[in-house]
Amino acid sequence: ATSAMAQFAKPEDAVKYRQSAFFIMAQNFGRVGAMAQGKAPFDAKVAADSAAVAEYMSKLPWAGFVAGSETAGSTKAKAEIWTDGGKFKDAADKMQAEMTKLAAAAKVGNVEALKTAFGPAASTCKGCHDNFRKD
Ligand code: ASC
Repeated sequence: ATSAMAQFAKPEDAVKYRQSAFFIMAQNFGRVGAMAQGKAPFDAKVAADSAAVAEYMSKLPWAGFVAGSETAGSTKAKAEIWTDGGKFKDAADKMQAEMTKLAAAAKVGNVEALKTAFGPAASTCKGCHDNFRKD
């Protein structure tokens, strides 16, 4: 891992960067989830657009997990992200793969496809929270 200073002016900025990416992803993922769970009316265009943003955002947080930012700012990151980096990367890769599947499913334009893809994607969010995020 490169140092926080290489890409960010200060460690807090790395934390803010990754949290911002997760926040935008969660807002869009949540919108899709509400439709998949029947809590919001299904709108094919909103679903496809939101899932596409969630997929794109899923690629961004990882650059913010730089060395030197382990305990910076308002982070809830657990030390295991850095001490068990291989496991964290596997979880991150799995989440991105599920977001890609969700975005593809959302393009189909029917709520059944969305429902099928949503559960596995949500599981990857939760799995990472359980293992790598403090409550
Ligand atoms: C969301 C969101 C998460 C996941 C997680 C799934 O909409 O913001 O972090 O789903 O709650 O269990």
